[in-house]
Amino acid sequence: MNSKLHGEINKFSEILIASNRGPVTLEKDENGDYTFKRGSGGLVTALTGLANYTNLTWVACALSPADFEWKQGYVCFDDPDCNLYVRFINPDPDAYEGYYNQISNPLLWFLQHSMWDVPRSPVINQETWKAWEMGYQVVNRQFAIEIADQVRKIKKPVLIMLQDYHLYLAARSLKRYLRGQDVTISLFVHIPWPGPEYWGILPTRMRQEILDGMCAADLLGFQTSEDGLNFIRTCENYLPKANVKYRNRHIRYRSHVTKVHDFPISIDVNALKTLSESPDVENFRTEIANQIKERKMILRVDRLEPSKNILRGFQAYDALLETHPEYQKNVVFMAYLIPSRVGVEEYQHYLDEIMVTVGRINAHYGSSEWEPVRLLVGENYPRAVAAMQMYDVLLVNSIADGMNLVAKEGPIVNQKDGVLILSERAGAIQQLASGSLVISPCDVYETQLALHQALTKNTELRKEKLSLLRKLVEEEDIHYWLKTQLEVVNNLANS
Ligand code: GDG
Repeated sequence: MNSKLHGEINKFSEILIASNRGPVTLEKDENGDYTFKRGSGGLVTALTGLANYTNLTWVACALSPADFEWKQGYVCFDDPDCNLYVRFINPDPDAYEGYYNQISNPLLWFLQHSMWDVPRSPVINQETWKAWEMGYQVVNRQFAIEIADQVRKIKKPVLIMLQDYHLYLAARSLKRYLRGQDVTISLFVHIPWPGPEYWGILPTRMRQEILDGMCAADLLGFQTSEDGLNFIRTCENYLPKANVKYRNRHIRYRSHVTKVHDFPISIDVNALKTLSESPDVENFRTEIANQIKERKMILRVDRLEPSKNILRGFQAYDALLETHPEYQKNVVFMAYLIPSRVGVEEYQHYLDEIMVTVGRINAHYGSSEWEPVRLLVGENYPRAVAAMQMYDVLLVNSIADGMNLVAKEGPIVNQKDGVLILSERAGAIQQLASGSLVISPCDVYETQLALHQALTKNTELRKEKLSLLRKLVEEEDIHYWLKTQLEVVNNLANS
C-alpha cells in the first residue's frame, strides 16, 4: 500500500465501507469453528488494506449460512493486529430477492449496460414495483440502519464509502439517520452511467428516487469522465430543482452540494505480478503451452455475461478464418468464461447461444489435430493469469463495461508482446486507447480486421504498445484509485 495514504486518511478516525458482497465469506468447519474465505480481486485487497491505517468496518449482506450466524466481528488476514471489522446484514429472503434478482441485476444492470431490447423489455409491472418497494428500498434502508448504528458508536469523523448500484438509495437514509453527526459519504459506481435518453425509459418515480438518493452523497465517483458527465446530464433532465455546474462538476440539490468525479478503477499490480510468478500459475502455463503448441493465441477472459459481447467475438473470428484460410490450424481462440448469474434466464440462453456458435465454428473448420475455439467455462483465476501471460491477441470487445480489469491485467503479465483489442465502450478506453487497437463493439467486420491486424503486427510495434500499456496501468494502479478518492474527499469543502 502506498505510504502516502497516511496523510489522506488522517482526517478520518474511522472508514466504513458498504457493498452487497463483503470482503469475506464464512464457513463453519466440523468442529463448529468459523473459517473464512477472502474475496478475490483488487478491490478487496485495496479496500481491506485501509485497515492498516485506520479503523475499518465493512458492512455487507450475509451470503452464506455461516455469515448469517456469525453476524459480526473482527477478521484478520495476515496481520494479527488488524482492525477490519465485518458486519453482515441479513435481509429477509423475499426482500433480498426483490433487491438483488429483480431490481439490481435485471433492471439496473441491464439499463446501465444498454442491454434492453426496448420493444420487448423491460416490462415494469406490479411485481417490479413490489420488488422496488419491498426489496430495493427495504434493503437499502437496512444497510443505512446498520451503518448508522455503527457510526453512532464512534462519535468522531467517519468516512462512509458506499459501493455500486445496489446502494443508490442508502445515502439519503443515512443523512436522515445521522443528522448532526460528522460523516462524509461517497458512492462509487462500478458500472457505466448511460445518458439521460436511456434513463428516460425508467419510470419517473424510480428514476427520481435513485437520483435523489445519490445526490445525498457528498462525493459520487464514476469510472470515466463521460459517466460522470452523463450523471450530471441525467440530473439536469430529471431531477427537479437540481442546479448543476458542469465546470466544477457539482450538483446543488436540497441545499446540499454533491461533487462528481471520475476515478478509473485499476488492479493491484504487485500482487498480480507475484501471483503470475507462483508455481500454480507456472503449472497452468505448461498445460496451456501443450494445448497451443506453436500456434498463435487469441484470448478472452470474461464473466459469462451478455454485456461482454462474447458472441460477436466468435462471429468476428469465424469471418477471419473464412477470409484468411492461412490462419486455419495456426491460431487458437481460447475463451475462459466465468459462470455468472446462472439462475437468470437471459444468461442461460446466452450460454446456449455461445455453445451453438462455438460448436458450429469447431465443426466447420476443426480437425482431429486442431480445435479452432477452446471454450472453458469455470472459475480458475491462476489459469486465467497463465493464459494472459501467453496471448498474442487479447480481445476485450464489451458492448458496455464500467472499466474492464482484464484489459489492465493482460498487459502487466503478458510475455508474448501481445496486442490488446479494446472496445471503445469499455471504461478502460479512457486510459488505454493509445496502446490498443480500438474497435466499435457491434462492428464485427472491424473486429475481424483488428484481429488480422493484431496477428500480423510487427514485433517492434507490438513491444512499443505493450510497454506503453504497462506504463499506463502501473502509473494509476488500485492504490492510486483509492488515494485520489481520499484526496478529493479531504478537499471537498474547498472545491
Ligand atoms: C465489474 C464491472 C469493472 C478472471 N478469471 C477469474 C477471475 N477473473 C478476474 C479477471 C478480472 C475480474 O475477474 C473481472 O473483472 P472485470 O473488470 O473484467 O469485470 P466484471 O466482473 O464485470 O466487474 C467492470 C469491475 O467491476 C471493477 O469495478 O471493471 O466494468 O463490470 O480481474 O481477471 N476471477 C475469479 N475467478 C476466475 O476464474 N474469481
